[in-house]
Amino acid sequence: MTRLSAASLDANGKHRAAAEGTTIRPGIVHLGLGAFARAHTAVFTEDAMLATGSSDWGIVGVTQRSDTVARQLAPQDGLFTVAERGSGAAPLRVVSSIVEAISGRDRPEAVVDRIAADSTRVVTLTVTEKGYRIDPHTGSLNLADEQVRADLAGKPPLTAIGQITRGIQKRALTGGGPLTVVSCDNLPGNGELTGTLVRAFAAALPDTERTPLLTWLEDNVTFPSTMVDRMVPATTSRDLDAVEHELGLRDEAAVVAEPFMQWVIEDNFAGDRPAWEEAGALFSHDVAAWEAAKLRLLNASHSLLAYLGLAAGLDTISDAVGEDSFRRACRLMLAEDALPTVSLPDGLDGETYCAQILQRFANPALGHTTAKVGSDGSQKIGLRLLTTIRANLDAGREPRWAALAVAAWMHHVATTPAAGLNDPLAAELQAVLPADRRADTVIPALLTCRSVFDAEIAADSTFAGLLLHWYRIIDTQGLDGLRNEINHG
Ligand code: CS2
Repeated sequence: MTRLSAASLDANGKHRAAAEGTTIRPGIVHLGLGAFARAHTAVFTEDAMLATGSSDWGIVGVTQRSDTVARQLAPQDGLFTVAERGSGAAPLRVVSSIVEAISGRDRPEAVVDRIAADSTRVVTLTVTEKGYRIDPHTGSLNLADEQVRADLAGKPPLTAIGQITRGIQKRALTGGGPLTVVSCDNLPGNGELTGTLVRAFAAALPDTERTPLLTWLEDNVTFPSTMVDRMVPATTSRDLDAVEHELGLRDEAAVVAEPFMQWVIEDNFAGDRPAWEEAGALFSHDVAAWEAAKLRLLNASHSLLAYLGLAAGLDTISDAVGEDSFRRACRLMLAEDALPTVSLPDGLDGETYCAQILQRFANPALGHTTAKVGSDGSQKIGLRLLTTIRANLDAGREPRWAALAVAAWMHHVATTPAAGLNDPLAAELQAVLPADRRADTVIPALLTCRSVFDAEIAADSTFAGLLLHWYRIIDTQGLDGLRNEINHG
């Protein structure tokens, strides 16, 4: 089968790229070219260009740890397909906003050059929680991280923060214009955080580099926060075959996604930006509230369903939410633990939002796996669940359902064979686990893990009691016991 490319698409009678015939020039460097970026940021950016007739916002995409996507996109002239799945799905769409794909691992100097280039006015990033190299104890850059140290020592940078800071440093030296760095990861205050990490990197450089760089950063670079939302599972070979069937061309970089997508952006740009509002993005002064609501409502329930699903041997989120008792646990977590302790931004109705997310989870066509959503739990549960748990404990309430999610995560950690635990802290978590894995041995052991639980929450007896209660049921009574407890709880 012929491979997707500009020429083969041109010759293909069935489908056209929306921006066909336009020469798109680079304006954005995007770090982290995973499926999410292709199905979200690249689509918003193409839509903004289409809506305004501008062609200056092409994306130079950079893959981080693996070069797979750069290799997939290279022979395709950066083209890829977005296949929406589920009710309301739009027809197949070929996206052409990516004008170059670089393997950051193999061509780190090129990444620095592109960030420094005059044509670049915006850097966007989707590198996942662990890509920021945060020290869980300080909340700032992990200066003990080997890769961060290598980047600081002057090696061609491989971490996202190293790439951004070295790119900005070169930009400052070559007289480049202002730059806006837009984080698109599920982290509270992701813009402020990215700014803190970049400044921490700059501050750790030798004196002669540090001062001019920090001054330039202050005067020329902004870090707006954003809230991004679209469920994008990992593409499977079956998805690729289905796209090939429909498109009539082979696209190795195709992505599947739910029809829903949302982007809330803080209007704090140092210079020009794409007219993302023309593509449906919302510019807001209250991004922190949007992000907190998304993390503590949507992502928290996603994690709850993922770990309950994993415990029950269910492969997908739609299977997990299809289990009545799990859906009930989710509803109760939202209504009793999360909604009363989160402040919603203007324009967001909590009950409508919660009903909508449960409906989105139930999309049977998406194939979002519990394994994927359950991955990297050590990076996620603090932001999604422990925030809610602490707020309830502080208010003298028992966060029963959020604690169920954490207990189910603990069960996942304790019962997954060592090599199979997909988590950057797998070794640290496994090192504290006891040989004899029962509720009363596993829970105190995992609570000692300070990268996940701070001393205060770890010492809270109400929280520990809830964890013990749920862990015992999951571990010894299986699905029937869990159903029973949830339904009568
Ligand atoms: C998910 C998110 O994998 C996960 O942890 O909860 O990626 C989720 O699908 C997105 O945040 C939805 O916008």
